[in-house]
Amino acid sequence: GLLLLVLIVSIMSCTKTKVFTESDIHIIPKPVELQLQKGVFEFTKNTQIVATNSFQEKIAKQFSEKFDTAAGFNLQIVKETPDKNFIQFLTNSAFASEAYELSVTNTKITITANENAGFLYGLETVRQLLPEAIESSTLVTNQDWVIPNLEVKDQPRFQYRGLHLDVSRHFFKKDYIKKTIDRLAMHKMNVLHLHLVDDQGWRIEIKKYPKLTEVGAWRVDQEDKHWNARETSDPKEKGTYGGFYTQEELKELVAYAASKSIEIIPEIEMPAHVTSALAAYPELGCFNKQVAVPSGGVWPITDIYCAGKESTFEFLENVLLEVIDIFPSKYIHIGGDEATKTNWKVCPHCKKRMKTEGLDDVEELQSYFVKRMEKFINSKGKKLIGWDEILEGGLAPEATVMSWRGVKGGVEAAKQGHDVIMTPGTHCYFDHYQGPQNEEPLAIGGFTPVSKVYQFDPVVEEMTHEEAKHVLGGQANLWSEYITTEQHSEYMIFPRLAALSETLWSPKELRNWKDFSLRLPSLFKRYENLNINYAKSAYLVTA
Ligand code: TNX
Repeated sequence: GLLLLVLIVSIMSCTKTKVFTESDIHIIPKPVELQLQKGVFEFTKNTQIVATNSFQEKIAKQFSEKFDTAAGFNLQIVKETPDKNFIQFLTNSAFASEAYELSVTNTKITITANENAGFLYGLETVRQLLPEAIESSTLVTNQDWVIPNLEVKDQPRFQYRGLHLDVSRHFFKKDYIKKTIDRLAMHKMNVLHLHLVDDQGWRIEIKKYPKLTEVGAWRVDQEDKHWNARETSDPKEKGTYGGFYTQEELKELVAYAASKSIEIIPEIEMPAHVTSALAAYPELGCFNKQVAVPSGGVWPITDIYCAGKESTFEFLENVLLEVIDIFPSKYIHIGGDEATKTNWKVCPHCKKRMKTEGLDDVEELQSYFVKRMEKFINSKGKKLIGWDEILEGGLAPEATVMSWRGVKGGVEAAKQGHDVIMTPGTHCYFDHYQGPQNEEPLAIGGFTPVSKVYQFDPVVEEMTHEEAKHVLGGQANLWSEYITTEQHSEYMIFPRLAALSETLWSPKELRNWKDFSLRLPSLFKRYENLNINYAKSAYLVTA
């Protein structure tokens, strides 16, 4: 009898009693394949992570820091593989880029991948297998740090999984961008599109043209219900709102993003949405008119870059040279949306240009403008992305189209053999309301609850198989006319980003709203522990 008791007690003390079932697994985005097995892996102060290169070391360190904070012990990062209780990364060149396999047994965790991204995503999956308390910013006691034994095979459906942030209408500081990068990685997203230029603010230091940020980055603060800058960033003087990133800061962000397998795509708007640039250098417009950086949403805006003067192109090429020097991304986004071209119709420089180039109308003149910029961008080894307006008057030969006015532009571009990124306003506009208007903070309009985002599919029925191959993926856009604070920005992004991530990562066959909504509460706990101001009731609202 005594012997039996000793046996039972000793078994209990060395084996965790927790038995996992499918309903305990809440990973978002849902992995392609997951096979639960018997038994668990337990993280203790003796758990080690074997890292064999600097990327692995970095992600291992960040992972270990979570334990340090929440569990009160860190995981030692080592070069030699120990006997048991460790995480290891194995390289397999047969794997697709971003794909990974995760194997968890009682004694070890193995993440197999071909590239950095796969190792990171494997570790992000482990993170989501851990109790939500792992995200805590304070010590959690009485918590077992165990995850179930399992086998995961996973890879994304789309190679482009993006979030766009408008940092022009309202400025967001470098540290918030870093936080956003962390959160993108947590959702296995891989692109941050920074909208660095718009009418209401020029946000990137350009050394050759200092007035772009001396003048163009600042505007008179306005007592307006939403343009009023509640969180003024570095005001030069009282009543002045604005800010910009130095080139050093942007390089720091690029490196930070790379350490999380995220590419930052810079957007330098042209030929419209550029009042901030014209305020600094009026000669870039058709009539050299002195304008001010608008402090609100005046629309339409007829002051745009002159497409006739050679000096406009010289300016833009010089700007892009500095942009290319900061951002290693193979893409440069040149905007191209919503150009009101009334000035071009009457400007002598533009009329002359149209005559000498044999252009019939201002649409063709915009097409000339974009094609010319594309030639320059291509000559530097980069590719051009533009909003779907760049289709008008004829698409530049190599351009990638970002379809925002629905999916039409994307379908058309794919038909013409061009790459496409789908960002339709119907599903991907995170500046829209996500719940009943009387319960939500003031927004620009629309209604895009998380359930609607979850219905997004970048490939649409009217596309042939060949055309669908041109769809690189999708992206959410967060325009910030109505968003003045980080908290509000978070509120608009989460949990809609979770829905978007699953539409872009997981196989379409696995898409299931009920299943997804049952996984959300666990993610919400993580958001809470991470101090993310997510929209709490959002998932109760269905489209
Ligand atoms: C249209 S989407 C714009 C933005 C606005 C947005 C508001 C796009 C390419 N242009 O300038 O912020 O609508 O939803």
